[in-house]
Amino acid sequence: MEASLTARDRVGIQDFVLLDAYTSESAFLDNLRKRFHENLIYTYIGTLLVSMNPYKELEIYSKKQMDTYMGVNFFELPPHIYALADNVFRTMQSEFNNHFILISGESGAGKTEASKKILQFYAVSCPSTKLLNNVRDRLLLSNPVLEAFGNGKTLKNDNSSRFGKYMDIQFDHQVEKLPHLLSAGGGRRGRSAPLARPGEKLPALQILSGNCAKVSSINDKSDWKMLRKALSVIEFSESDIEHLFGIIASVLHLGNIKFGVDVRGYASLNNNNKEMHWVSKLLGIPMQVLQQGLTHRKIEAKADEVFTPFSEEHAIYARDALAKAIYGRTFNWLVNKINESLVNKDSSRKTVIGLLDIYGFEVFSVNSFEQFCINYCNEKLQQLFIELTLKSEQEEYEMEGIEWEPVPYFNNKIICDLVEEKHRGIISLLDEECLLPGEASDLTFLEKMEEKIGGHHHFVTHKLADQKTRKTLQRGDFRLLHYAGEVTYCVVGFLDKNNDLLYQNGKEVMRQSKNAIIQHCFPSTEPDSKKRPETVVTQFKTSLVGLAEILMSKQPWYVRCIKPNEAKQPGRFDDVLVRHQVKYLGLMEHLRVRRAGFAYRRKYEIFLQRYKPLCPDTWPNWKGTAAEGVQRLIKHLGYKPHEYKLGRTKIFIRHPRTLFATEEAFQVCKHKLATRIQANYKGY
Ligand code: AOV
Ligand code: MG
Repeated sequence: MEASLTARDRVGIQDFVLLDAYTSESAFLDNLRKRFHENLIYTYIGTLLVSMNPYKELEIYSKKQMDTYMGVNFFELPPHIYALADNVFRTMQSEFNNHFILISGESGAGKTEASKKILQFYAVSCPSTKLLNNVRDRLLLSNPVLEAFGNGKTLKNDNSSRFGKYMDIQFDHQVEKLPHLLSAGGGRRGRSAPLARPGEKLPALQILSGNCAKVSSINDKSDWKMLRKALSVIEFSESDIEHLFGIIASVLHLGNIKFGVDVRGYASLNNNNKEMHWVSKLLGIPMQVLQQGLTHRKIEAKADEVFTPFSEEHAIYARDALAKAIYGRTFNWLVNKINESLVNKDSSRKTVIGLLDIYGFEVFSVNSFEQFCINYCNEKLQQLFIELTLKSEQEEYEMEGIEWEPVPYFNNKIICDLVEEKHRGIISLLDEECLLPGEASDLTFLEKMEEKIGGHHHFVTHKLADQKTRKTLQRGDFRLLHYAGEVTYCVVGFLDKNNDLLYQNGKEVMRQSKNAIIQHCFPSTEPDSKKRPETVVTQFKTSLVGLAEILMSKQPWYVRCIKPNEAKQPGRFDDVLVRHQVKYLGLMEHLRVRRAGFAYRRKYEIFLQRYKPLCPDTWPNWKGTAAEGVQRLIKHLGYKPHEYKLGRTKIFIRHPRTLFATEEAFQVCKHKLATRIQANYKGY
């Protein structure tokens, strides 16, 4: 007894639900800290997994570990990401429905690592036939490819995802247990584009301008090898690969092109500009065409085409817009290509486990349009979490007539509305400003926000602030009080980034390229931009709404990732930082609901149908109502009054252990029944 107490003191508690002082934030933190220092990075709140980033390699992801967790009941082994993956898989198998795993946490908290561990677990747990090995390799190798082109170094994370990734892993039920395929960037037809970060500065350009071509934690040489291997396994042809690298190189050179100013004050490009030569050669576009495209804008006046020269500032803008368009469209091409290589066209009965790994909430010293989009995305997912766990769960108790002491929580819907509400949300105001010809500017956008949403509690600007706050704001700033903390955005560049205008002749120049991928990305049949394309932020919002719809139709599971310190160092547990995350992730509230609530609920009909063989009163036929049948059944099984509650249409079971025990009894019974039926059949 004493020995186990000491162990418990040392390693903490595996499931916060069992914590005595479960309402105390300090007790919660103590438990996390204790476990963190013992390298126990995983802890449960019921079936939710809390994951601390260890910032060092732990020996817990071997094949042996995977085998240990395969097919074992969730709570029987120490918490692990594999246990969660296995539990999701087995629930999907027994209930034959679709699931998704939402991985959240701020930038650098370990989301992408967690998603890779889950993917590896599924890939390894499937039987190895030749075909499957091939699919499995492609599945795993799609990650390094996407990361090579879609990740970049930031202050928060050396390997930060600059795109959101949603994959559906399909499981084929005819062959029982086997993960099949993945589709990155959206499981539905027509939604294949990834949630690429809008208006993002290119990773490639950032490398040049940010002076961090070399990142100490990343091994370029081995990553490069891996990338080459991955590309060939995913069946990229040699010419695809050559064209792809040609594009990346050309974007880098493009970013380096400097303009001169001619005698009239317009942007000029020297014919012997070295960078231009490279771009021209790599993309197979004649020098003159490229030169004209980068320094002039085409204006169509009636039947005539007129080229007007750019100012230097405009030329730089056009150059960057072109580089972004090339990189962005090539990335989309890459995602589509990976999807094609992985998507299973066979339409036999399948269920899926969706895996969502997005870019985490981030705050820098200067935040722009990109941070605004990223943080809005996180806000939406937090809203989804609240809707699915805190809100609907409590509403269900009420609906079912279960006695319940409501747990208060902060609902961030108010911030989502502030951003996305029709006509008066920030996105609407930004789009409106972008559509105004002439006078609109970043500053008029700011003024419009001040006028329309100035009174909102989660919004403040220099002009609106009280004296104390004003000192912390510049004139061109606006500050949002996000669920995860305050972020001050600098309004400069919002309009341009949202418009992301690629000048018409930029596209025309690209159409002359001899590079096959570029030809594909800039097709000559593309409708010319007579009609205004949707703004960047609106496209982003639409794809988020679509994603939320996909997720809402599935059964949710959660991994909440926590960052232990800002220094990216092992063994350091920064109390203030962790406490802040525990707070905004809503973990205390989640624990309260879980603790007071019920881990499982089943409609009476379903529960009875499955478990009725366990009770002679209900087997083989039960004549009464399902609710009465369930009462007989659980009486026979010896459920104690505190273990369950009976609602209007469902039975609520407090702890998973109770259900596991019943399920185990059912498996034994099923086996006996099967033997008996077989015996009868053989005439014994
Ligand atoms: P993120 O996905 O949450 O950030 P990552 O998953 O890229 O964060 O994790 C950041 C870094 O932390 C990784 O590169 C690893 O060095 C380390 N790390 C995370 N999880 C583990 C683990 N389980 N074991 C060992 N090291 C780990 V962002 O993509 O920035 O939101 O946009
Ligand atoms: Mg990531």
